[in-house]
Amino acid sequence: MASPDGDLQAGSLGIGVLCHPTYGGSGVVASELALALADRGHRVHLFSYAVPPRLARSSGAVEVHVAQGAPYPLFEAPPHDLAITSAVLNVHEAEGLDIVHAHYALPHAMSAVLAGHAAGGVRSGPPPRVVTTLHGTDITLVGRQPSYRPLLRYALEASHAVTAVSEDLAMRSMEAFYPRPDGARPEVEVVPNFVNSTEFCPSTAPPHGGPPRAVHVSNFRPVKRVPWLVEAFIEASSGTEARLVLIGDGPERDHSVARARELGAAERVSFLGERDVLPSLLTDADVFLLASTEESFGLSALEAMACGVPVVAPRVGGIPEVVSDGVTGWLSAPEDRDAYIADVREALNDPEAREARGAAAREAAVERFSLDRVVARYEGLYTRLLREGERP
Ligand code: GMT
Repeated sequence: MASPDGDLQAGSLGIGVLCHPTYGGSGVVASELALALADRGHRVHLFSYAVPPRLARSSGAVEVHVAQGAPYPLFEAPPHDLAITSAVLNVHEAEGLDIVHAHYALPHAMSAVLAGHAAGGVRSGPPPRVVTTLHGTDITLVGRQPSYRPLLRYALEASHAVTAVSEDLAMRSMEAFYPRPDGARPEVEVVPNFVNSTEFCPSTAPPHGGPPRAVHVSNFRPVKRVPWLVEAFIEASSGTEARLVLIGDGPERDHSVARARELGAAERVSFLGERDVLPSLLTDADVFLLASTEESFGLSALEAMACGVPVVAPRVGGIPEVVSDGVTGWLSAPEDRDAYIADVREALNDPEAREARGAAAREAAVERFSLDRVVARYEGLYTRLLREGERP
């Protein structure tokens, strides 16, 4: 923690991390960051309305606070965002927090900003500095809603630092919210997502020897275009024994299952639902498929790459910052269905290309997106903010 005279003692900050507990990438990144920061000796508290799955299966020294808000007949739903603010304040009062790091702008940036404003009422000394990390749809979909937009803008401006997980998302956030009428143009710093490349690593077992296997992981929301992906896979692999395994759950799962059945490929396309053993499921795969219409980063693609699995995806959002066409995977124009199908076909039928791109994918994941490198970036940011906070 920052000492009373303002000196920063390395490795000893009090850090609160706020995130959604769903299977989505923002909760994964927040959980992995919290665990890594605790490993480095910081006091880390994670606040959410349920325990995020990545944290639930870890023994890391993160203190988890589930804040759902008490039900009351007047509330249609308990205001969990306010309950999270209160939980942050309780921890700040008891032991002091230096940093409150909100993942996914709404509601967490507001919960964090509010806690920062209220901190003086529970503990003397400097209030925690607020960092907001933008993950994608918090800007590209939710952020477009007029019902949230003014508050989202305020939350970004009231944060001491705003980061985005890719250059593309940083640029879109700046375009969407700045410059303001008064010309103000706050910075959005890029801190990419990361992967634990020890946990996500290529299999040491001999190749499975069966027909090629493709894998997809997502929350089956419309933005992921899973029925489109299923159709494209079936067309690309028609007349072969190739398999597609889909992991995760969400609104378009039933429709995707129905498409596989209607196209007569149900025996080659399986839906596993939500699973916590991603590394072993990914290492079993020969190629990872994404078909999203928007994707700020594509954390699941990075996790596959770390397992030595090349990626087929549309060239959207931050995907080209993660996957290099012809090097670590295959990229095509988002609406070019024929090109996507050709890429899937090549990936399934050309084991040499798959192997070369899979090896390059592993290398890129380790070199560019390693946990140590990215967590150090966040630590650097925290330290910088605390030093700036010391200035009169
Ligand atoms: O998918 C979402 O709508 C939300 C979010 C999440 O919580 O998973 O996903 C976004 O954040 C991930 C982690 O930074 C990124 O890897 C995903 O690309 C991004 N999703 C979209 O941009 C659609």
